[in-house]
Amino acid sequence: MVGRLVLVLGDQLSPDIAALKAADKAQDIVVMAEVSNEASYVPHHPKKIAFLFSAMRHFAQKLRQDGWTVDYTQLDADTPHGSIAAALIAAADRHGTSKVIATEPGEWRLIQHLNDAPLDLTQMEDDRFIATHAEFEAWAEGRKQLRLEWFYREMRRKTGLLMDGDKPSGGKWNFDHDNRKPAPGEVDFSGPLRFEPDAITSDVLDLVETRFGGNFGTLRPFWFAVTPENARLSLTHFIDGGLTKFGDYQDAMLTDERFLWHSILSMYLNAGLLSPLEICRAAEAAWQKGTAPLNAVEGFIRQIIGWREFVRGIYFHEGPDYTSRNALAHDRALPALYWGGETKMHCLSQAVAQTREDAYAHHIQRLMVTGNFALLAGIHPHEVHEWYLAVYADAYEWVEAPNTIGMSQFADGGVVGSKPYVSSGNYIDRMSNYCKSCAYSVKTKAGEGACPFNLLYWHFLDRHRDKFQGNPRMGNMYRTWDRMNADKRDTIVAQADAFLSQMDAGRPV
Ligand code: FAD
Ligand code: DLZ
Ligand code: SF4
Repeated sequence: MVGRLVLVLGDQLSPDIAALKAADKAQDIVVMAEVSNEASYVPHHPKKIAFLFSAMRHFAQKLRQDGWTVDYTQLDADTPHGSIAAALIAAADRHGTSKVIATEPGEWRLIQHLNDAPLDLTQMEDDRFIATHAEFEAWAEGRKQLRLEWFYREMRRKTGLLMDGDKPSGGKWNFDHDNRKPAPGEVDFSGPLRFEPDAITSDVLDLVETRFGGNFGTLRPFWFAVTPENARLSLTHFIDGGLTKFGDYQDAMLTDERFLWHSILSMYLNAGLLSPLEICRAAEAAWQKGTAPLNAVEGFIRQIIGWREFVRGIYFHEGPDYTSRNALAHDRALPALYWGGETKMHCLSQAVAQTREDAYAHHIQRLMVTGNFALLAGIHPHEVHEWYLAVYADAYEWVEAPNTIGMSQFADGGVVGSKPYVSSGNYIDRMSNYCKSCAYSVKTKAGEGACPFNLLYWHFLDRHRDKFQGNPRMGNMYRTWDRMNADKRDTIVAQADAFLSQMDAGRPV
């Protein structure tokens, strides 16, 4: 007797995912499908597509070895499917059952798509996260502002990570004060482990090259792990080599050093090859053994059980319209430089070049270089959102949208952050060596050669005075602007306008 269909999506590659836990190996049929809709709802980076397809094929192989019946459709099959619903409907026909169990997808778009499918489909909560939907809602209930720090403490208490009874280890919840040092001269960590493509990955690479070779992004060399075993080796490699200095240099940036002391684990974690708790326990064990300091371990764990859980909570709390928010009414088109077009701004060209090659940029490059520039320049947040969703190997809406629409573009009007993350070129100069190799001068605030971040920073504050002047954390900025000589202010605004016009006209800036 055939039981139910069990849907497993490309970012649900965990053997203990809710739908598999609820399924019966003896009767139920696992459905997995590479489909054109998912592969093209934004122009994903070819490395991201190859990573997911190869990880999906490896996962299906492992399920079969473990005794599951798996109905897997490749995108290069004779009759590929256009959408997940189409794949399920075809499987329902083939197997004579329309009962489906699925784990809730990480995007409203797909949740709706499954709800609309003419199937008897149940979506179960994805329990790979520390906080359930109900826990986040209970925590958010009645709060005027949702702030990470309080939520994070709840997650520490819930997991027991870095806790001495009910007190935080080391006497403090947060060691950020010791972190975020400027870039040192040399990086003594070798970056992520690189894996040679096996036969399955090689087939996928050929498929992706043919179908998606025109998308922004370099497919080869392809080095990502595509199995949990190799993702785990990558975790150990980071814990042994990168974690020690993770806290100190978490915000640093260096020319031609794309990975620094970052873990490069988000793509594995978000696809289900690793779990948040196993990563955090490995980091905690390094501190307990004395091989990594508390400031690094606490900072790292906060990113995972704090920020990662917090942004997910916000995404589901705020609802399906979140990605259309545009609180600052920004409407400029995303300039070509985000897709590799020529630019003289060295910081942007570095961030975009490594994004193109490796589908990766670290948090401060995303927030304070590409994100900061888009916000200062007034780019439409939806275009910015679609760009991040497309170009990073770790990007799914539940995590990408609150980071982009909220944290980076302030398009949610202050749900994620209490003030916009904007800075002049000073911040980039302090945290990197980019400015030394730039055609612009970071020390020049106005006039010939002035760094565009310097011009646009004041332009942003000036044009949004009505929204931010009363913000207690931004009063100083307005006082500095107001003290500036009126001619200088006029020059800055006029020069910023000229810069934006040149960019809008498609000329390199
Ligand atoms: P590390 O620096 O080593 O950090 C460790 C882990 O902490 C990461 O693997 C990640 O799982 C988690 N983490 C750190 N910061 C965040 C955060 N702000 N939100 C959620 N998790 C976090 N992260 C994604 O996973 N997917 C995205 O699509 C994504 N889009 C972003 C867009 C913007 C505009 C910004 C500013 C940030 C975005 N982030 C996103 C968060 C962060 O940049 C990445 O998680 C991080 O750069 C991944 O690299 P890593 O694994 O080397 O992280
Ligand atoms: C990102 C992605 C891509 C590129 N392709 C597929 C696919 O062909 N089949 C699939 O099941 N999942 C894919 N995914 C992941 C989904 O887009 C992801 O599950 C949703 O965006 C929800 O997070
Ligand atoms: Fe970026 Fe300005 Fe520095 Fe150039 S001078 S690298 S544009 S911050």
